[in-house]
Amino acid sequence: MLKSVRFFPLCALAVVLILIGQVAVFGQSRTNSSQGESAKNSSAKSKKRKKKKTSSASFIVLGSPNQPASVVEVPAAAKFEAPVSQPATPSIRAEKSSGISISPKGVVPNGAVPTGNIIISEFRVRGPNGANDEYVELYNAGGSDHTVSGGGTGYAVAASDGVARCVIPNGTVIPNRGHYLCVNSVGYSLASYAAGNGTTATGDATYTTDIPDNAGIAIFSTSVAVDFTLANRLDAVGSTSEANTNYKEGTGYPALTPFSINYSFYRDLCGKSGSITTFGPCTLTGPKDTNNNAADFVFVDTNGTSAGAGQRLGSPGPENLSAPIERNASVAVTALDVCVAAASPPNRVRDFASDPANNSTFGTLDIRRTLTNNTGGNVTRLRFRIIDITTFPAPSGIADLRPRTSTDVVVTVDRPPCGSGTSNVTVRGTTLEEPPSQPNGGGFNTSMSAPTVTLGTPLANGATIDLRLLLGIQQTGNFKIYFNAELLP
Ligand SMILES: [Ca+2]
Ligand SMILES: [Ca+2]
Repeated sequence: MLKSVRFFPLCALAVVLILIGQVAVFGQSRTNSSQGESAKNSSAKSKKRKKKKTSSASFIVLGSPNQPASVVEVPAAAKFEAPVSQPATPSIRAEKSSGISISPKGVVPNGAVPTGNIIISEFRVRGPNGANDEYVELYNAGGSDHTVSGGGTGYAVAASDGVARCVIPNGTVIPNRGHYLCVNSVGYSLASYAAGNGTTATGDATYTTDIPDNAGIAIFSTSVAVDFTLANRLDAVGSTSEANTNYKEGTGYPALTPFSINYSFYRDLCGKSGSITTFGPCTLTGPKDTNNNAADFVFVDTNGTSAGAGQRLGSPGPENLSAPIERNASVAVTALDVCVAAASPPNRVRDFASDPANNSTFGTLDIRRTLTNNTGGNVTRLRFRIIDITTFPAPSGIADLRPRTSTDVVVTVDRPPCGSGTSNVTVRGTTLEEPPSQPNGGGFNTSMSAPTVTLGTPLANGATIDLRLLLGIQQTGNFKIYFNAELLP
C-alpha cells in the first residue's frame, strides 16, 4: 500500500507547504497523558548547547525540502538516512558518518580506575510505578573489556545520602561499550524491555531503598561507604537542587517536577544534546561525557512531557550485561538499491495516506537499507537505537517523526549490474521495542529490532539483510534521523 512518490507537481508542493506549519500534538503538559495523541498547540522550545568535535558515529539522515536539489549522499559507512516530507525535487542532503571508535578518556588518578572508564549512562529516579520505579545504567567507556576490581567488594552506586544502592561485584567483566544495570526491585517497571537473546532488561543488581527525586547519584571504585569520596568517584550525576557536589558534575541537570512518567535521562549519543532543530551529522562516537551533567544528559519521555529539563519524545532504554552492544564499525549500510538515488524509491518511499491512529497523520516515510555483517562472525541479535531525530515537539518547518513497527514487504529492485533487469527482494520489517509502551510512537533513544535475526537464524559474516524503518509523520518539514547499530555475536 505504499505509494511511492517521485516527483510532485507544483500542486503537490503547495499541499506540502500548507501542511507545514500545522502541528499535530499530543499531551505535553504536566500530567501523564494517556495514549491519545491529539491535543493541540505546542510550544516548542529548542535548545542549543555545545557541540563537540570528534569523528562521527552512526547513521544518518536528513532532508530539507526547501532547498535546491543537491544530493550529497554520504560516504559509505552511512547507515540509515532519510529525509521526510517532501516537495518536489527532493532536496535532500544526506550526510554520513563513519563507524565508531573509542576515544581515550581521562587519565588515571592515583592509580585508581581511570575516570571515565565506567560511567553512568542512563538513569531515572521515578517512573509510572512511582518513586521506586527507578534504575541506574552504567557503561564501559574505557575502550576495552573492564574487569571490576574495587575496594571492599566492588564498585558501589550510591545516592547522595551516602548509602550504596548496589554494588558491581569484583571480578565482573563489563564488555567494551557494554552496560551494567542497577534497578530498584520495589518499583522497576521496565524488566520486560528487550535485551539479548532470550533475556530482558532485568537488573544485574538490585536494591530496595528509594532514591529521592532530583538526588545525586555517583559510582565509586569501592564499596566501603567511608571511602565514598571525590578521590574514589568514577562518575556522578545530580540535579541543580543537589547540594552535595560529590554527587553531580557541573551545576547539575535541571531539577525535575516529579511526575511519575516514563522518562529517563540518557547521555547524548549524537552530539547535539537532544536538539530537535540542529541538523548535520552526529559528532560523537560514544556517550557524551564532558563532566557537565546539564550538557551531557538528555531528558526524554514517552509523552513528550515538559517536566523542567527539556521536552522531547523518546523512550527509556535500560541496558544490562546481556544487552546488544553498539558496533557501528562492524556493519555496513547501503541503499537497498544502489542503482537508484538513496532518496528515491525503493530506497525511500513517501506514503501520503493519513493514518492518525498510527501516528501518521501526514502519512509515512519508509526507509529501506541493506546491512552487511562485517563482524567476522554470526550476528544473532540486531537492533537500532535512535540517537537523533526530528520529532515532537518540532517547531513549524521541522518534521515530527514517529518511528513505528513495520512488517516485511516485497520490493522490486534493479541492483548491479544496473539496467540489466530487476528482481524482487523481501525487505524485513523492524519492531519498536516495548515496554515502555509508546502510544505516540518512538523518538530519541528508542530501539527498533530486526526480529528475523536470531540465535536460530543468525546473519552470517559477510551476509546481508534488507531492512526497513517506518516513520509516521505528524508534521512535515525538514528531518533527520540517526541510528546506532546494536548487536550480539
Ligand atoms: Ca525515587
Ligand atoms: Ca540505555
